[in-house]
Amino acid sequence: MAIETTLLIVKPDGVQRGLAGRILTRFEDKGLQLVGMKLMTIPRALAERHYEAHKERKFYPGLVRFMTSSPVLVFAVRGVDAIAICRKLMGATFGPNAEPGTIRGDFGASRSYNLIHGSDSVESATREIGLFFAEGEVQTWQPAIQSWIYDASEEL
Ligand code: IDP
Ligand code: MG
Repeated sequence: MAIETTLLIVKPDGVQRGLAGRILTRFEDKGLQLVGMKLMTIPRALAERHYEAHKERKFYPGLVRFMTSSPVLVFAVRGVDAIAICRKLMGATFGPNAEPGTIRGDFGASRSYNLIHGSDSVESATREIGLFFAEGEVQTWQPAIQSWIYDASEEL
């Protein structure tokens, strides 16, 4: 177990549909610590870099167009095994396949408009946080409730 920081993005469909707050709440409710947040319209070059692993895929141009089409809520959370926990909260990539109880399962019916991005590994989390946040924008702070989120004798 390791304390990880991961990058999440409420995609344009989530912001347009007024779901940004409810989606953010899922992560807060789980006990993850909010350490960075900004509302922004992603510049094309940044979207292209963010999704560069998919450059050769057929859906890449449409994905970049979608991600730059209107504002997104970018945020970072921290916690023990945060990356895997966030991916679970998000659900499977395609809305129709995503389990109820997950963000994509509860709110989405599309394969491309799937509401939320989350880093999928320690390497991509580090890379993506570096793409979206400047030095010093990700906060370090002590949550007062921390001792009731984790069992300090076992998990920290
Ligand atoms: P992830 O978001 O669950 O990590 P990835 O495979 O990394 O899924 O794909 C990145 C994003 O590209 C997806 O969230 C989705 O918006 C879009 N995408 C992936 N595969 C398809 C597809 O087959 N058709 C349309 N859009 C896709
Ligand atoms: Mg991915």
